[in-house]
Amino acid sequence: MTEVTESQATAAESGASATERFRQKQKVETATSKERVSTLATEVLTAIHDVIRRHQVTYEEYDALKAWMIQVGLDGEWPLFLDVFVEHVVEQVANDSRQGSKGSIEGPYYVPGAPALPAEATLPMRDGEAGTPLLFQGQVRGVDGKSLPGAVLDVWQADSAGYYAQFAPSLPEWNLRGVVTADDEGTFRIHTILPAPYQIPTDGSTGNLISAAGWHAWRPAHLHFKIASPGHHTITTQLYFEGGEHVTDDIATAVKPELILDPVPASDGNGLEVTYDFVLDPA
Ligand code: MBD
Ligand code: FE
Repeated sequence: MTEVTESQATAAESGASATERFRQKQKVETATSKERVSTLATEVLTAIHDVIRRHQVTYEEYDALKAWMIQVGLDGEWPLFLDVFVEHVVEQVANDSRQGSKGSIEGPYYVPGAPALPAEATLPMRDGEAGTPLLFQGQVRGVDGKSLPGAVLDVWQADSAGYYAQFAPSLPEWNLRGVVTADDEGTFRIHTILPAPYQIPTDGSTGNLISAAGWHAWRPAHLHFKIASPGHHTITTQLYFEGGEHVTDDIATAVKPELILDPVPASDGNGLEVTYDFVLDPA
């Protein structure tokens, strides 16, 4: 038997794990009115009918769609597909009226319950974790400019090969995931490594659509965050790196100019450092 290594991470380990994760967290029954369901379902269906008419869609193409949708479910890739191609608009609508820091999509790879860490901390990582060291530091404040002592930063990221712990084999459970509590001034200093760009698995249905359409399968390197403080709206966001590959053509359309970091050489000579402050809206 060949050993499974990170470099063989496939759709089965990432997309399908995201489906399992989503089903576990989805316990709440949402009460949506008949009127709302009817309006949304009718408009979505009408949009599809319209595309069929405008493009003279054939029975062959209709059957290809059916086969593909069946396979997305079998691959467990609905969370991956929807978060890559749809979530950015849901995020835009949800956060339209916020004054504070910009949000971005959560994506399929958030896992609650990462190890608790103090205001200055190194994210859990392997001995000799590959990648450029990065010190990510800053302050959490309200829109009134007041610091938010004890704000909580839930952080998750890919490693320097582009893999997320719990969604690729051979990574320690909480690798590069942590829940940091800011200090009495709302400040934090998080020691980590630069993540690599993320490639959508090429062997699953989402990857099949991407290659059939001739698109690329890449998201720029990014750090994920959920920032929370009592009495404030939690921000879910991502931060990117100036000049990084695919910052200007993210397959998930989740980059905003305000979310691009420009790290400088670290003052201790060890890798890079960057300062970024998060501003939370009142709840
Ligand atoms: C990711 O890492 C991600 O952040 C999103 C939004 C979609 C797929 C993979
Ligand atoms: Fe991600």
